[in-house]
Amino acid sequence: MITIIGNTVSPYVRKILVILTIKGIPFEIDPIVPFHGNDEFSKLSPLRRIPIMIDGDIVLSDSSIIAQYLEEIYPQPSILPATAGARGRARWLEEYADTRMGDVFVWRGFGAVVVAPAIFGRPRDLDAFSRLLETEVVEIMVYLESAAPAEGYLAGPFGLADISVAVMFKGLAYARWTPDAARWPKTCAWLARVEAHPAMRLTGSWSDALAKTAPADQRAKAREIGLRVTEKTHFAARPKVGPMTAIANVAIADGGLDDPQVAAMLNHHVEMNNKISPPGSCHVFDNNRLKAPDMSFWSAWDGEVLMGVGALKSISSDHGEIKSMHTAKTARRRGVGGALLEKIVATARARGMRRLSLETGSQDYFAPARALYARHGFVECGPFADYKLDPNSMFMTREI
Ligand SMILES: N[C@@H](CCC(=O)N[C@@H](CS)C(=O)NCC(=O)O)C(=O)O
Repeated sequence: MITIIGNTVSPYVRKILVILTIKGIPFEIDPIVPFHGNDEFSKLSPLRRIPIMIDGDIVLSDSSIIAQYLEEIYPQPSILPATAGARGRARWLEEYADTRMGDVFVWRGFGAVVVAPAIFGRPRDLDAFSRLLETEVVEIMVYLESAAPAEGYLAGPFGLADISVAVMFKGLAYARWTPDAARWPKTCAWLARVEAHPAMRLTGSWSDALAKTAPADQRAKAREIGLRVTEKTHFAARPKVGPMTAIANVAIADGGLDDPQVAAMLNHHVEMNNKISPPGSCHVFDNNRLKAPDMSFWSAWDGEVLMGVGALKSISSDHGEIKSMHTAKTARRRGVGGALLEKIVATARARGMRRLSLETGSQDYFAPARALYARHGFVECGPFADYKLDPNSMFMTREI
């Protein structure tokens, strides 16, 4: 039997599930979210992307290639039109959907608004999302409106082109955007016709069911909605980015102070600070102090490997202090500090704070940290809260 690895929420996976359903091909599924794939998953899919299809000793890991394979081994009913010209158009529209719509609808839309916060603990940038909807999404809709027929389908009978383009819309619907029928009447009417196809309706219900389910509960949910789930899974608990992941380079987890890797990193952080700053000038917090009620703490991960840590201290209801920022030596210059900082700024803002400040050393060792804060809009200031003027200290602040 054919095995599909990949979650039904992915438009690329759904494309394949629609084709399997139309052709009546039995399959079993391991409904993992790609970021939660284990090492075996990386071996099967070097790009750590879904879907993967396994048929005996054939392993394919790209939806277009899988679609072609299925069409070749199960030619009827066909998903491609009869003439070479119409087949060319169908393949072009599939390519357009997979690349341009994938980039805008999936990664920068659904990925930034739903996946980055839910899987990677990253802040949700709704301003960037609004800009995307007003610019690049419109550009795509204008093209689709020119390609959509007044009646019927994109390239002859219902098939590959319709499936590939239509599946791209659900991600944006999960991010609460649907196309305006008054502005793009032909595309909306075509989309409604396509979504009414029984195979689209069925797979759409699978997508909706798993979209509301946490990564670790996907298998149970898939079983509950009647999918045949594989015995073996490629699931790993900690999310990890792949070589082509376009949304985040690390996963930010709330807390982590009890993790041995975190404890070791904080010990090293305290040791280095004590070594470089003289006793009266060292304000570093240890693991215990970070557990106090005025503190929030985050750890940044790439799978099982700790990349960095950072913390927020509440000075007052509208003023916060950044503490304990540390990036692993092996993870420097990969955007880890920036990701932690973004998380801290977003959290402080959500709590109603209006200003963030920090104390760091004035020595060379702290130059990369000072540069990071400057890139994120922090400017030098005088001592704040209980700090005193000190040549070994540098104070920075910004409104948020
Ligand atoms: N060209 C590929 C794209 C597949 C793809 O990007 N899948 C997404 C899920 S919607 C994925 O696995 N992303 C994980 C990553 O790139 O790290 C195909 O058609 O299968």
